[in-house]
Amino acid sequence: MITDIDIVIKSDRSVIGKEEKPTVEIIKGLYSLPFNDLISKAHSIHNANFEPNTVQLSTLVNIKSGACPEDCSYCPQSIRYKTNVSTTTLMSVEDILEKAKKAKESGAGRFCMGAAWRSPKDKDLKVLLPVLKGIKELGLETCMTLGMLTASQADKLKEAGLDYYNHNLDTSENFYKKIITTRTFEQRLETINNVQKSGIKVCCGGIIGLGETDNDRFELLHVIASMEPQPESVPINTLVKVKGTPLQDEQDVEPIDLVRLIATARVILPKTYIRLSAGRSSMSDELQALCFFSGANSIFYGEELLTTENPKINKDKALMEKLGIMSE
Ligand code: SAM
Ligand code: DTB
Ligand code: SF4
Repeated sequence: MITDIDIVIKSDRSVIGKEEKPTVEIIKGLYSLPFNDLISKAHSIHNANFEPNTVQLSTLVNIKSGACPEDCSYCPQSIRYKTNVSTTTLMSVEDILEKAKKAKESGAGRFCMGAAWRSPKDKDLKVLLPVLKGIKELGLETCMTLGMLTASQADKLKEAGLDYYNHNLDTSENFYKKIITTRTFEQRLETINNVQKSGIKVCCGGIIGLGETDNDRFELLHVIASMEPQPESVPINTLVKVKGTPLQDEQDVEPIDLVRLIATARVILPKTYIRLSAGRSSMSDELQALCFFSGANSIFYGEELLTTENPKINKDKALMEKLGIMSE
């Protein structure tokens, strides 16, 4: 086991991502290293590939909330669960651009738009395509997460100026079936493939705390790290337990496990932005500091995620100040 890990650690960092895809066994071996060994390796790989002490800031806006036909057990926006989420139609172009302007003023570098859809209709895309130009004119990168995309929809979004598409695999292929029944892991991969082929950058990660095993987490990382090319952005969400969803009473994630997972992701995805994503509102400054040390270099920045809270902007600014971390 140790030999395998040494091979991964000692080889040129960029080679790991390009040629040798880490097996589930190697991922497990890395994750199981003594904590200090793992995070110090992750930290040095991080600093060899990124500007140290910088974090990428993405602001998220829910442009169409609730009444989603899918049954993702973690999600408060599914029509199947009785939650307090409000249902809205697609936000107007003006309102989206107003939100983007505010995000820019607050210091965000990327504007991410999420919609509670299984997949967008072509008439929805017609409304959204012109928005991308307006956001880019503000000097922001663009990201969307709208559900499953066909190849032609991905091409249209690319042409209109979309920089990133977020589409998470969420968990291992096996456990996926227990969390979502209305679509398959394979369909998620198809959308990611369509996005990649269009030239849009991929943002693809997962959620922990769904009741999955460590092995499910390793398998998820294995699939992500085996993509060619590796995703440019990988969000690691910690489940936000929302009353009314089937996962409302799941066990809390062990904070050290989160740090280990981020450090492992950093080692096997040396050039990818790793986003410390949902769940930060319940994390201490110290836990977040450990995650940044271990290779997390992106966050959602702004008071709200899609339907749940995120740390206040002032709180995040104070945290970055305390840690001497600058925004990109
Ligand atoms: N409807 C689209 C889809 O599912 O692809 C886009 C929006 S969806 C809300 C985006 C991602 O948010 C999900 O894939 C999941 O990873 C994350 N998410 C949703 N609910 C969450 C929760 N309660 N806690 C943590 N992450 C969550
Ligand atoms: C991602 O990986 N996490 C974000 C974004 N991509 C769309 C969503 C988090 C949602 C958390 C629960 C909510 O606010 O509804
Ligand atoms: Fe719908 Fe996306 Fe929520 Fe699943 S995660 S219920 S697809 S909004």
